[in-house]
Amino acid sequence: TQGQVITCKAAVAWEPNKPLVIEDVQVAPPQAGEVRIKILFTALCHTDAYTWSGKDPEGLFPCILGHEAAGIVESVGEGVTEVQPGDHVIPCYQAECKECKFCKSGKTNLCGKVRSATGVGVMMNDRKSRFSVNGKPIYHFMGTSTFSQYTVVHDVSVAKIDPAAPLNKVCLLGCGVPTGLGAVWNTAKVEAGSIVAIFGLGTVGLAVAEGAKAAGASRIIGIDIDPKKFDTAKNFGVTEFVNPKDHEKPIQQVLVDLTDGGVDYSFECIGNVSVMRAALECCHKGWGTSVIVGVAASGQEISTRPFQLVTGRVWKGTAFGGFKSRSQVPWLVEKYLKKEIKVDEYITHNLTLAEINRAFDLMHEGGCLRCVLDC
Ligand code: NAD
Ligand code: AHE
Ligand code: ZN
Repeated sequence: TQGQVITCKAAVAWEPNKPLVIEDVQVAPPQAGEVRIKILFTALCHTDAYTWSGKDPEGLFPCILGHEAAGIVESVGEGVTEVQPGDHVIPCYQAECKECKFCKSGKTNLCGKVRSATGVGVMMNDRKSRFSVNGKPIYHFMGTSTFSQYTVVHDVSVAKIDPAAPLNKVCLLGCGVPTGLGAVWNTAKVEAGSIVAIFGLGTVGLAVAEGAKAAGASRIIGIDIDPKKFDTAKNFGVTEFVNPKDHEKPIQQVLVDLTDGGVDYSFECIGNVSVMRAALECCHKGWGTSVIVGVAASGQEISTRPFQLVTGRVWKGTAFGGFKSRSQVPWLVEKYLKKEIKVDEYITHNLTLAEINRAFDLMHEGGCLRCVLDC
């Protein structure tokens, strides 16, 4: 197949919110600096649903969504040296070129090399898509497009991993789990003894809990409106639950009252701007730090009284938990293999790529963490 167009199945989002359609898609060979990957397993993340909804200003249609996956390199384009056919890999929506201003700064995991292309659904080389259906181009998504049996990504967006790792599990290390762990370890740098509040107990929020437990947090308060999340959350380290629906008072006040003045760290893992405000305002005066992890829709803005910051609270955000993707995803895979981090526990459902619309329904029904699709 090297150098040839591959025809395979992919789930195409033709229009916002319209059911995805499994199509025969033509996938062009990788050009210079590109890698074509056979995707074996992909999970769904809330961000896929967000872009599908039409509320993502970077969402272009028709496109192939998906960004949490694992597979095997099928072929590589000219000049690609770090991976070769047969390598087991995780596509990384947050690239790492190791050469740009961002990568060299030592201050961020964001990378500037291919971001201008991945934000508009094309590849850097020729600003075109490698996907088409009957000659009609289909946009890429987040530089990954994993809801397809084959995809083409930039070489700076591929992490080569230990072939001993089960791809049907470690696909989760492409987004949600690292995001939550890294929000705690890299972005907030939670210290032992801290009181932590987590808004939203999906995979990202539960990974925050896991990271906070590992960091030695003394109390981990989980806040969610889906009571089905509470029992599961205990297994990830959540020590107390609050359902905002059980309280008349604003949720920030409930938390301040529960914690003698506020929490040391809070994490918003939903994508709701009023919850982001509550997450900041439940932080302790003088030092409390709130980290925004959730992705909010186009047009949404955050607000608070500046006095909240004047009096020492800190508002931060994180992308992929601050992890440098190509360098650190293989390390996370090793941690999983050594049983130092959970992954299997986040997988509540397994379906096939053909059943992808059912998988999106599950995400909205409650009780679902990650659904892994066998491609
Ligand atoms: P999810 O849908 O599995 O989980 C969200 C949880 O929030 C659910 O349990 C839901 O019941 C709960 N919730 C919804 N509204 C609520 C409210 N008003 N109060 C309390 N709880 C509420 O989503 P996920 O895949 O875990 O992703 C969480 C968020 O993180 C999404 O916005 C996603 O786009 C974003 N995300 C960001 C990054 C990043 O790098 N910054 C990475 C991955 C995901
Ligand atoms: N296109 C969206 C932005 C979405 C966003 O913030 N994405 C996160 C990852 S979410 C993964 O589930 C991210 O990494 N952002 C940094 C970046 O470079 O995109 C919008 O709202 O415009
Ligand atoms: Zn994601």
